[in-house]
Amino acid sequence: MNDSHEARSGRNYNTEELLREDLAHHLHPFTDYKSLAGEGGGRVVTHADGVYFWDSEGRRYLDGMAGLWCVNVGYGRRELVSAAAEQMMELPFYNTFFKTTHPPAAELSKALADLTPANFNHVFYANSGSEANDTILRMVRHYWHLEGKPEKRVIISRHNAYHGSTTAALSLGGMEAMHNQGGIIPDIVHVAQPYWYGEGGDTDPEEFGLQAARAIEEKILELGADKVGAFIGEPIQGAGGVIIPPKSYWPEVQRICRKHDVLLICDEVICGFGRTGTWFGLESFGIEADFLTLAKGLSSGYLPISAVMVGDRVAKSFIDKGGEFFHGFTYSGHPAACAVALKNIEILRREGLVERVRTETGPHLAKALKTLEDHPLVGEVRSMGLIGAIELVKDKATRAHFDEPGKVGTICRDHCIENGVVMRAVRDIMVMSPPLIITPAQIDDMIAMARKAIDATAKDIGMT
Ligand code: PXG
Repeated sequence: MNDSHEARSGRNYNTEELLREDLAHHLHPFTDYKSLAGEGGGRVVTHADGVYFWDSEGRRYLDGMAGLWCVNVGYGRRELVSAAAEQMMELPFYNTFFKTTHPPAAELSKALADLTPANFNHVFYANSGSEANDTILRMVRHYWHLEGKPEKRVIISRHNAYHGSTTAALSLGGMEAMHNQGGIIPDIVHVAQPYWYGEGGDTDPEEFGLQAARAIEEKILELGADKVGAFIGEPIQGAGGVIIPPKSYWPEVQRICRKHDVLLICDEVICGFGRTGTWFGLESFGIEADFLTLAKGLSSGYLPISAVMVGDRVAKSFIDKGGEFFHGFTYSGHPAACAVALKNIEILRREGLVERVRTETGPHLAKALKTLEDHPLVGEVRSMGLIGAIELVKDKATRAHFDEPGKVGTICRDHCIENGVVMRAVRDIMVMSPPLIITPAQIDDMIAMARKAIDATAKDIGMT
């Protein structure tokens, strides 16, 4: 298969023309338009297979980011393409609004209820993680209204959380740069994140985890528990820099939420579908949640689809006394996307990919990352399953970050790309989340290319 893909990279794309058209008309997400234009545009990605993709110049890259944390079963899966094509021939679209369903939506709903923890038996579909989180925000407030406590409106989140880009989702998120472009909606507050390496100083990591959790309780007490409806968190913050909380954190969060009757929302958009070595991130941390946000790995990115898993407590209230829930998207439960998601779950199961992450590739990545620890530029490496991070720091001993956050990370990211591996720089943290099909040998390659890039970065900044 690789050969034919290599050959296809010889197809006659006119890179210059494509980049010119793109620069002239395409406003990309999270992009500084002037600086992209200054560089004459980026790369044109033309095709992909397994853990690799190719650009229009025929260069091959190991995709250390699984697209954008999503292509869990890897590229080139004909089964997923067939599932979509067959479904589109049979029924390309029908809505799920007016007392109607279709086979893929019904079957996927059952599959998700079976796959998720026992208290999740109902699902609401959307098209992106952002829309799913918007949906949850409305559900939380609707629920408390139904329960006769409409004042429990506030949702607590964390600084440096990422929950999406729509207005509600970016407000739930804790990215200041996003908040500063237009503000956030009311009744959402943010507390400390459990980022020991960056913010824990001399405090013992487990003690720091407890403190970070208690920041939630302090906020609840400050506002009054009768005002707080829910807490939202990613089991591991992905876009925030792969922040893996100390073990003490989540159990304490759980205790606090229970004590104050605050619903717990687990945003599983990145951690879901095997990333951490369990089907869902909350299983890796022993969390019991009221909502799960699912997207990305649900379809391995082959088609856009997201899902809100609604816990029994909330679902019962909605069903028994909610009346009509005035909410939904044209493409809620899109038949082709549901068909792809179903097939994707079948592949993850059949190939034992989640277990492989837990027992083989996850531990292998952890070991490979460890070999970078001796590098003068590397302050810490951390991973869980196939999500990992390398902290680039000015001073290993004091854990001091660079004065201009993001500069060194960007240099390293560019060197990674030159070396044929894609990793993302979050400030000066190199993060990775490769497809779950990656082999131990490919993990070694990925880390070897990362080391070269880190070496080149150290040289560029005069560190070695
Ligand atoms: N929750 C989490 C935890 C996410 O990581 C979303 C919600 C929103 O999903 P949608 O499908 O609306 O994008 C995400 C998305 C990055 C990056 O640069 C991360 C995401 C999206 C785009 C870029 O790390 N995560």
